[in-house]
Amino acid sequence: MTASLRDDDLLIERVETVIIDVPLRRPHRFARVTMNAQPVLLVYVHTRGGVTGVGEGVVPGGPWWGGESVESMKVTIDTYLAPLIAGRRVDAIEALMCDMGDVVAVNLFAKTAVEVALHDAWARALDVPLHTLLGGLTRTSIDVTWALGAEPVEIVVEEIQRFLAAGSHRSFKLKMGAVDPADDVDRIAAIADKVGEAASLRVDLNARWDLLTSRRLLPRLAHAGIDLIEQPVPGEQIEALAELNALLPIPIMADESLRTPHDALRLVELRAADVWSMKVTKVGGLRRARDIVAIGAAAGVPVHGGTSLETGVGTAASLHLACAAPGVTWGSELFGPLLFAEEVLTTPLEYVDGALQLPDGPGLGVVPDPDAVRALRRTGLTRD
Ligand code: MUC
Ligand code: MG
Repeated sequence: MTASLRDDDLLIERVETVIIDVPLRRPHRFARVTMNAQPVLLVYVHTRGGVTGVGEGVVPGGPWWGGESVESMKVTIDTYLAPLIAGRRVDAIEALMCDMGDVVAVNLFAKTAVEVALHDAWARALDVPLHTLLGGLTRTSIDVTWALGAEPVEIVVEEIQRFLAAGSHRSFKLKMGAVDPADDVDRIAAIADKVGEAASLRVDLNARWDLLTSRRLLPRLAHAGIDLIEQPVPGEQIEALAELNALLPIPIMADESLRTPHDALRLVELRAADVWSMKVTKVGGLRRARDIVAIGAAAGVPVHGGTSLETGVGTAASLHLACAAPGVTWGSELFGPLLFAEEVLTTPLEYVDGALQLPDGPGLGVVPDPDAVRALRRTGLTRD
């Protein structure tokens, strides 16, 4: 804790937003979109005392997932949120989030980027790690599931076996929804057959199937040895999710169905999912994420550290949450930084045997590399 904390260290001077496009090591194929680069919005909160906090606004490859994009986040922050919080204290986070909610509805991805930057600035002003502001640590590392795109059998199996041979990741999330449902199930069953017991396999349908298709085909995935099924039906269809959760012998994980504490209560009420995917990016920040994890813990629902394919900035924020909130007991998929061909941080995050290690130091414990940001920076609002 710094003895010389001055008010100016906490007063917001200005908010700066920068879009970067970070190339991937390989294409990442979702049901309807394939990404070769990840657009990322970096949000810098600068205080009068010269303290700077950073947050990340990102969606999985575009607005298909939750309706927001880095472009919409930048406009929303530059036009509505930054003017509102200028001159305010970074440690008044709950009041700032309420006021931001009054002038901008929803836009949770944009609000997360600002909220994380406020936490980083506040922790840096106090010279403490960010997790201190969330109540301290319950762990210092978390296992990381690697995610694979909706690609043909041989491509997926080759990538999984490469990781198994390296002795790093041992659980894999397979994206689905890009082909005819029955063919997709055959594809997954063939992958599970080739990989065998060597790894734990989960699938993510990104809300692409309807209830009838799910009832008919999901049992075949359970039979093929799949350990968990993520979001088979559209997010708002919580009753359908509940029916499938009761039907299947393996856990259903809610993702698109879980954006707010109210969603969490509905999921509990209907026992609609055995596991919840917590993307800090989708819920409006670290505090809302912690609230939702606590609701899950109260209901006996374990939480998984989800990702929107963040760089090291957003991944560090999700890691602080996962290490502070006791209810994050179902591992994570915080593999984003390993999928990027360029490193955005001055010091990369550390992965040991497939587990992500919490960095030391004040705030997030990570800092964007100005040279890397300059090199990846977009000149205009839209892609160059
Ligand atoms: C999602 O829906 O889970 C996370 C990993 C990945 O491949 O997709 C994202 C989004
Ligand atoms: Mg998902």
